[in-house]
Parts: sequence; structure tokens; C-alpha cells
Amino acid sequence: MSDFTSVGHDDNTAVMHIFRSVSHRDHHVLELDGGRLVDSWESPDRADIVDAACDAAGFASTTVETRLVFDRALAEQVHDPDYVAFLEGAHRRWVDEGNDTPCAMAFGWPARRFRDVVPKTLEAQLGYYSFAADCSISANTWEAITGSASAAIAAADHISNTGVSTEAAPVAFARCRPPGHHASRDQFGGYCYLNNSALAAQRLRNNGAGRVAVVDVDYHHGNGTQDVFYHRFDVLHASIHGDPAEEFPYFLGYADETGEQAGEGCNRNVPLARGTEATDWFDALDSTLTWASSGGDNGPPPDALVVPLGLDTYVDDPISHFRLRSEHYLELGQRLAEVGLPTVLVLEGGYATEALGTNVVNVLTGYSGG
Ligand code: Q9C
Ligand code: ZN
Repeated sequence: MSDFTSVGHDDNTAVMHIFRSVSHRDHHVLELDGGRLVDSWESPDRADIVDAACDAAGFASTTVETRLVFDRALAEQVHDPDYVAFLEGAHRRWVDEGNDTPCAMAFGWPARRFRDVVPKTLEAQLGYYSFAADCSISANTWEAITGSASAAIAAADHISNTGVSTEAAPVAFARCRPPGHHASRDQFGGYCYLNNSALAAQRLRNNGAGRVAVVDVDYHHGNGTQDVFYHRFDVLHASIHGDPAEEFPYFLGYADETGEQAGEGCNRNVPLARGTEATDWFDALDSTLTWASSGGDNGPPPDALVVPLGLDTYVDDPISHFRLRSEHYLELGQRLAEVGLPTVLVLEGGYATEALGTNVVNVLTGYSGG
């Protein structure tokens, strides 16, 4: 059974284990970008490149079987059950309604002073259950998103079960695709459908962690994860990201969003300007890790850490604008390991495919003391 009793983790020899999602290759969708419908930046190549690089570096891995691991009740703790059902059925309905295009895509959203009422038709529900046109639903999207969620769930179970017998805090890397941190309680967008990192955090809670901290290092604000936990005390959420005044998701991620009700003081945002260099980024990381590992603004320290791991902070990322270089990902891995908590790293963004394998391996290597 799980055991989050804290023990000394002086010996920094964490054994990294990778959990990979199946069925991701058949999820390839279109996005509206620069006024054109193009193949999504979030391509199947990304996961294949990460897998090849991790294999070459010698990390142990497990391929996660969705039907054995996907947990709908868990998904419904994090997401609106009607939203989950919508995702499952959307592409079938798209076809049944006579569409001959491959991707179901929204075109109208509930904007200011519109009503928050679930509409009836598929085309209206596509808008109701999403917030951006960079994200569509193809025939195999449900398979891929449940697979991706399963990788995160299996990684969470792994660190819960590894327990106190090991010398270093247990760690796992969920190689998820598609990513998840933009998916809110009831909206998809930003290439995300089910929130893999939120599922990992909730699973750790269900497995016995008293409190869980989520520290999101993707270039983009983790709006979905923030939304899921915004009123909650048991899961802290922090995100370091491009200032929403100039970057996606544009309408959430400001520093004054600190949580509400029981979650007041349990959310922290660090928006940074386009062009931010590694030194400033690591200053933000250090202060954020200190905040998270001490229990946020109030309450006890967390028992486990979830890191939505985006590699789109890389200097050559084609859609992002921070300036980290490949060697900085070794340092990121080291800093995360120094927190000393049982940790799940969850793959989020990162679109410079030529460097993505190296950058992921560097985080894992840095974490593992290499
Ligand atoms: N013109 C993640 O990194 N769309 N999502 C960009 C470019 C939004 C990124 C469009 C980017 C979403 C998981
Ligand atoms: Zn991102």
C-alpha cells in the first residue's frame, strides 16, 4: 500500500521509471494558426522522439495499457462527468451528423455576457466544452487521451507504491501525449483534453498523500490545473509561464490569482516576459519550489510533487519565447530532485522536435543525479 511517511532522502540516487501512453500516434489533429488550418504543432513525432532518446539513454520504461489503468471515476473527480462523456462521444457524433472532414472543431464560444447553459447540438457543445481553436477531435482522440491519462495514473501509482524502502524519494516520468495542463474541469484547448497532471495529483491524494503540490514549468500557464484545484486546500498549484497579457492562454495566469475559499493562498502564478533568460527563470523556479515545498501561503508541507513538464521554455521552441538551453534541463532536473519529495514528472509541451529528446533526457538525467 502507499506510504507517504517522510524519511530522510539524503542519498540522491532516485531511480527514474518511465510510463508511456499507447495509441498516441493515431491522434493527429488540425489547429488554427496564423489564419490557416495546419497540422498541430503537437505532433505524434514528439512522443516518438522522446521515447527513442530515453531508450538510447538507458531509462527503464513501461508501456501502459489503457484498459487496465484508465479510471473513469478518477477522471470524474477532476473533470465534469458530462465533459468526459462529451469527449468520448464527440467524434462519433461529428461523423453521424454527416461531416466528412477528419476533425471535429469548434467555432463559437461563450464569451462575455453570454449564458452558461449547456446547448444541445454537437456544433454548439464543441464551443461550450472548449476555449481555443488550436485543438480539435479526431477519430482516435479518445483512445489517445485515455491512454495519456493512464500513463499519468500509472506513474502516480508507482511512486505511491515505491514507498519508504528506497533510499531516495521515488520518482516517475509519465510520457504523456497528448498533453493535459490546459484542460480545465470542463473545457479542452491548448492541445489538452484530459488533465494528466491533475489526474496524477488526485490519484496521489486518493493513494494517501495528505497534500500534493503541482509546480508547472511549461512555457504556458497551467490554466486547466489551476481551475481544477482553485478552491482546494489539499492540492497546491504553482505555474511559471509567459505573461498571459502576451501569451496563450491569454485570459488566466496573472500573479494576483491566489486561490479562493478553502484554496486561498494555495495558488501561485509567476508570469514572466517574453525573452526571459535562464537566470531569471531559475530564480522564479527556486522561489516557487520553496513556496510549494513549505505548503504555499498556509498549511502543512506537501507529501508529493507533480511537475507538469513542458520543454517549450527552450530557446528554439517555434511557438514560445523563453531562452533556456539544453544544459539548463540538467539543472532543472537537479533542482526538482533537491526538493526531496516523491515526484511525478508529466510531459506537457515542447515543440522544438530536434531538441526535445535531448532536453527530456537531460531533465531525467539531472533528476537521477547524472
Ligand atoms: N500560433 C502546451 O504547451 N496555441 N500547449 C499556439 C500558435 C497554443 C500549448 C498557437 C499553444 C498551446 C501543452
Ligand atoms: Zn506549453
